Amino acid sequence: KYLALAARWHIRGAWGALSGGMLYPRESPSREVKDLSGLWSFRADFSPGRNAGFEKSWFSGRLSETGPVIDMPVPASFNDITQEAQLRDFIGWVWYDRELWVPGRWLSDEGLRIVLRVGSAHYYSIVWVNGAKVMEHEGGHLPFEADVGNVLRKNPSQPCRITIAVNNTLTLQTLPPGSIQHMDDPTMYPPGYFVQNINFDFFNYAGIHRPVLLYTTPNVYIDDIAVQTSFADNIVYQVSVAGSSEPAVQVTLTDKDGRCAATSGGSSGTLRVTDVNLWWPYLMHENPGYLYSLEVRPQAAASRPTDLYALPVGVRTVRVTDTRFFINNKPFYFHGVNKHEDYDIRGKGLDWPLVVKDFNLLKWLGANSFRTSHYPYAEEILQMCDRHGIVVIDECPGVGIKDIRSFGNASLAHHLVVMEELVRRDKNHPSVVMWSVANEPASEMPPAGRYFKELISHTKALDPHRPVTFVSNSNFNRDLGAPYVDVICVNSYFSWYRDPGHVEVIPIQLKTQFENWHGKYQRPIIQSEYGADVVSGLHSDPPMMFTEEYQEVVLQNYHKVFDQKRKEYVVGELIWNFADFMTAQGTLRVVGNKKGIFTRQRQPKSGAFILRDRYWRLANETGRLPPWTRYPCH
Ligand code: BDP
Repeated sequence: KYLALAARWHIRGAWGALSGGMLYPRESPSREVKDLSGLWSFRADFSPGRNAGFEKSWFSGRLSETGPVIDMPVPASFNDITQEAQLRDFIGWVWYDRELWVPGRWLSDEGLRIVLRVGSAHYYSIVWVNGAKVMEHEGGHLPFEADVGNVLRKNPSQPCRITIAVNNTLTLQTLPPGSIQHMDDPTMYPPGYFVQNINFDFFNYAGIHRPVLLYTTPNVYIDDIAVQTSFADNIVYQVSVAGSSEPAVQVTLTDKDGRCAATSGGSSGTLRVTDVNLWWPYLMHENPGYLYSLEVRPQAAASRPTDLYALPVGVRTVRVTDTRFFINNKPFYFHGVNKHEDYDIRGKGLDWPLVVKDFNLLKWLGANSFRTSHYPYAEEILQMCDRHGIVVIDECPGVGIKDIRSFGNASLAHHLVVMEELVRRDKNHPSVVMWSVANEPASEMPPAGRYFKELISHTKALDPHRPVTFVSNSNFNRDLGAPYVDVICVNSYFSWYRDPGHVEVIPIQLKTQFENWHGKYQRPIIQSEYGADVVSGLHSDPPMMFTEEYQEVVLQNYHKVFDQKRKEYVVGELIWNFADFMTAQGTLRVVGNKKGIFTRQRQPKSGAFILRDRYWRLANETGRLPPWTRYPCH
């Protein structure tokens, strides 16, 4: 019964997913933003079918009138906020609501759109305003929004109530997939007992993970902007304006100092900049992360207010050959990390102190890049990457696709929608240099060939200007997706999951791995994961698994081979993982995955120092650093 419900949610999830742009809400003279972060009322639906909230219409009045509610911070995962294991491990619908006053002038001005936007909620969401359903969305990690002006204006003298129901159930057709298993043996399990099975290695945190905002735009408004940059025609832009049939558009590009660098008119055009400042990665140039501001103004009728949206734009190119990855026509070597959005108490909720701390650690480490393993990260994080020059491989939540039933048409259709939502959201970030459509799918299964062929060609059609990859751990000879990627990304855990304890096998196995993959596909290769678990503070010499010394020697053995092969076709190395992170409970995990080079609280293990020495050495060899950044004087 529960599975049937889950299947129906999926079908409903598809509607509305693709209409309109998804510009990040920014304030301007024509746009105001009201952030609804803070405390919301919260109630998990513990009823046996998890359906009481719908049967009793919890959205039609205050949640507190339906039964007991607790305070819940937004943004945050709900799992680790209380002392209840039942809530930590809850599967099903949870309900949030809060009341607020909308500024009177927003309501009285019929020339304004009022948009409600959820930065992300995991996994399936339904949103009501004053009891009226305004939107549904399938999938975590990506934003969704609706114009709620009409609903709000029906009742201008009352506070407005926003209700959000979120369901974290994963099925074979969700992304990531999972399955609900009912335990029917009454001698072993209580009645109605079920568990959520998953095939990915991070805790399935849930709730409202990113800010909920109300923002305004004029009725004639900029719905979307797309830029493509190059050396000759520096910025080719396209603007879509909604609310007007023939909008005139004025575009001004200003530089970092606020000076006008170029202007243009029309909803599409080209901006050429004299002595253009390129966007460079961190440690590749003395002035990384240079951003212009593209100010777009549609000209509405004289009586109406004019919209203004200012998009940060970096001018850079990306190109791949069969042995190299180029940024601005210079070979780029990824020396970086894989991350997770994960921290004590807030789980996957956006947390500014953590975000800034992590960027400080990345810079300390000399990392120039990361992969958003295994789902899209907050837009605020990508904006930091743009500004600091941290290069990003932008991954969708295609992780744990291991069951053959997750390669069917329904799964593929949803995966395509997710890639569209991701490209729509992130296409203008100069930091994003490649899309990753999946992590370690069972790509040797027969349907994987057609699945990845379609998925990758669809992604290239959405964005012809960026390379596309997926991350493999299959046998190179049997990988049915690899023929379609631009860059081979491969994960391996020599001396860990295979040959545990035998670090001496790493060099030979790693060399074979690279030679096999490059020999067969003639593509550049990124070692997209490698590493070893360390319980911080455990020591042994000679090294043993789980000690700091063991992680050090695993890293050193990998690095020897990277140094040989980066002269040929290896274009990057991303450690697994930047920091320890929470996982489901299991015999292989001691309160989470401990492969971090930092603890979950961001303190370095000894592996961090090995990597820091290496990354600064690589940067000194390959980059152009100003004297003050030269390690160890930094
Ligand atoms: C890789 C997965 C990653 C895991 C890692 C591990 O891509 O999500 O956390 O293994 O086991 O295969 O540590």
